[in-house]
Amino acid sequence: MKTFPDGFLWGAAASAPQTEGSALVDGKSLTTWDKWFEMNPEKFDKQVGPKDTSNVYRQYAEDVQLMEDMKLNSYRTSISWARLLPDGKTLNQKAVDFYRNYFLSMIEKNVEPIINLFHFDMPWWLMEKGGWETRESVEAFGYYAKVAFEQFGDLVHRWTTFNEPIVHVECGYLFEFHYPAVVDFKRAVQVGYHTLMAHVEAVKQFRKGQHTGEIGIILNLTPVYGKSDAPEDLKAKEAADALNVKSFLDPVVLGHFPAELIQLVKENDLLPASEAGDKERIARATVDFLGVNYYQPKRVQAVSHPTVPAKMPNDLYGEYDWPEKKINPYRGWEIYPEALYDIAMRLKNEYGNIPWYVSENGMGVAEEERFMNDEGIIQDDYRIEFVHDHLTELHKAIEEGSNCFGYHMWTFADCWSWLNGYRNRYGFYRVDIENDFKRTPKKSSFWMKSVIQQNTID
Ligand code: BGP
Repeated sequence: MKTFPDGFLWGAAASAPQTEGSALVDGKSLTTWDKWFEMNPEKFDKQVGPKDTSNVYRQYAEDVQLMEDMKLNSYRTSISWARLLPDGKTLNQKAVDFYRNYFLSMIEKNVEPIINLFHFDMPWWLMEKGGWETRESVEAFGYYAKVAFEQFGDLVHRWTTFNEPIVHVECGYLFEFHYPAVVDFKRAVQVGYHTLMAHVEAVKQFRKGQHTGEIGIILNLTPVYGKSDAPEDLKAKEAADALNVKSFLDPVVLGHFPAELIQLVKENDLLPASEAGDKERIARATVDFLGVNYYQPKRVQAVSHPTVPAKMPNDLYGEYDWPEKKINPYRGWEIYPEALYDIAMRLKNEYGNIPWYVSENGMGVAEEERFMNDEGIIQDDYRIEFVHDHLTELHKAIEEGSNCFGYHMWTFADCWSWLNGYRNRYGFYRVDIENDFKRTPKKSSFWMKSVIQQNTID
């Protein structure tokens, strides 16, 4: 039996755009997702867009009751910037009421709300000005963060600024999965830089307002493994690590960019525009804790014929297809729980053993209704095995001193997955999108409840 520390956070994570629905009501303005769906619905799986995602705007009380039933003690979601401040300046009282009621209902059921400010949902008014490419976005985000802290600071004690900031950089400006779906390495680096400065501005506002509680950020610390220890493979690994892991991790925890990243952007003519004083601003804005999302590792090898200077990350490192990998065929992601141990030990050994928690981990599976039994309960044993194996690795790292204070599953009730719509399901609860968003527990919810009650896995 493996027991977790007292007070360990057990919960689940989600985001505003993927769960709230009601995207076009009660004063919310449009985001890039609303607009992109309007322009190109064919890009979205089965043409299911962001307008009516899992209906949490109306059904939150039911969900919170189900969280209590499962004995979750914490839950992370995000605030929609475009709902709270539809034009970036004017406070939407209906949004304030909704979020206050939502967070209060969690608190009443002993579920701590952990609240994130940005989960890939850029307001359209700001996108029209260039989104994260314009420096104006930094100040705009700082103002939004300040308002959020003032409106909800009495209810929320753990804040995070961004979810996986590297993802909107690469998906929006390299790989075409997010709007504006352009392919431009230099613009991507600029977007990343302004995102970091927006985070810095939000941390500044939090400290300046003397809010109680703590502030952090959620990073997908995708661990990088090289094909071999040959110097060319190691160089590829170092570049992948600098771009994908250290790019945000070092400035937010250590207060400065890693030397290898600075060298890489200089060598490849990718230096972003910055302002005097940014270096000091970054140094002053280190976080209190980290959320770490982990799904799959990154395996890399040397590139045989790179373009110099690099036009794309794969001029710096090539993907390596490890023959022994175990794969989740629905999402196409490798399953490798050992990486969670490696992340945990790296945070302990190289990042001052900063307090952190697993803010997302999970398994997306298509057509789960195939596994439904006669009582209508999906027998998701694959998910139970997935969570069990990751918790085993996490427990080992905690025993060895890594400062991990919780584990959150992606996700609580099936939610909308961007361009993938509702294809892959991740929830402890099934959501029937054709039948009033009805929630039905899956087998994994009962298993998880007993883990939580005993604070222990076998
Ligand atoms: C994370 C995101 C989530 C969620 C999850 C699953 O990277 O933070 O928003 O979507 O991945 O991925 P997907 O929905 O693409 O299958």
